[in-house]
Amino acid sequence: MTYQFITVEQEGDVTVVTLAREDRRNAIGDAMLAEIESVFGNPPEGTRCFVLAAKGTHFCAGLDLREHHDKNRTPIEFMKMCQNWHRTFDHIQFGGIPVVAALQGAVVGGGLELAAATHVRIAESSTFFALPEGQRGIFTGGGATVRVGRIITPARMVDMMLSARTYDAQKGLNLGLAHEIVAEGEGLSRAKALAKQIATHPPTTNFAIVTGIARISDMSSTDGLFAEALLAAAVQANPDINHRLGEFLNKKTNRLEPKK
Ligand code: 1HE
Repeated sequence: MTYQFITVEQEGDVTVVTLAREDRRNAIGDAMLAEIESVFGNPPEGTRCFVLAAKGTHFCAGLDLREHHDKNRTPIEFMKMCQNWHRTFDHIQFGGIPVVAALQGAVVGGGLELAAATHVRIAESSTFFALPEGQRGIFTGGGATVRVGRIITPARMVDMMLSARTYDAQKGLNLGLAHEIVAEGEGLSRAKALAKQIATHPPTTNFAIVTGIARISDMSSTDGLFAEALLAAAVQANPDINHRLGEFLNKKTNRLEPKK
């Protein structure tokens, strides 16, 4: 497939997907969403970790408001569009391959919904988060009520939408919207370095981490513990496990140590 709104580059077992609609602040219209779905729904052969990045000074300005305005969608058309966003972002969150996001500038509206579907979020210091849908007279439709609400709590999301409050990178880090802050211009290289390290884990372990933990948090404790044991058993079938454990026992791997 040839892409108009994104670029896709493979660097060994890491695939870097870059939003490339800088002149519109990477706002997402129907065609761009289809491209995002195409790559995350059918990961390039050999991908063990994704990096999701964006060209320009802003990660993503959310829904393409011009297209939305011009299409003048009916309620059913808008519902179907939202379901397309949900399906696409489900490929990102539950596709079984970790996704590390490199964020900068605006991560707003649908851009925050996209970021919330990724697993590790590295924020450059210019990053800010907002849900301006209330101000625009619309509602979230790309999964924020589920994904963002779970990260920052539903009550905080209500406030965020009513007040149009903007959170800077530090506040985003405190709330879990970002996992690490780096200096301007260093987000992509840090995200790639992390992705390369994540790609060394056995794929079954990464699959269990990115598909299991979020789903188990939806379950009762009893069901969750059962599902956890099942996942652990499935991962245990990995033939590489004893070799890796042996490396630890033979002191061939780095010890964990507190961050200096
Ligand atoms: C856009 C969009 C867009 C910019 N759709 N065209 N999202 C929002 O409400 C956020 C709207 N955008 C902004 O607040 C600002 O553009 C930014 C803070 C992201 C960037 O500001 P800045 O000063 O760097 O750029 P700009 O001059 O505002 O925008 C540059 C161009 O991009 C300009 O077009 P031009 O023809 O005047 O050059 C903008 O119109 C255009 N642009 N953002 C279309 N979003 C599944 S439901 C999800 C619901 C939502 O996501 S609602 C939230 C939408």
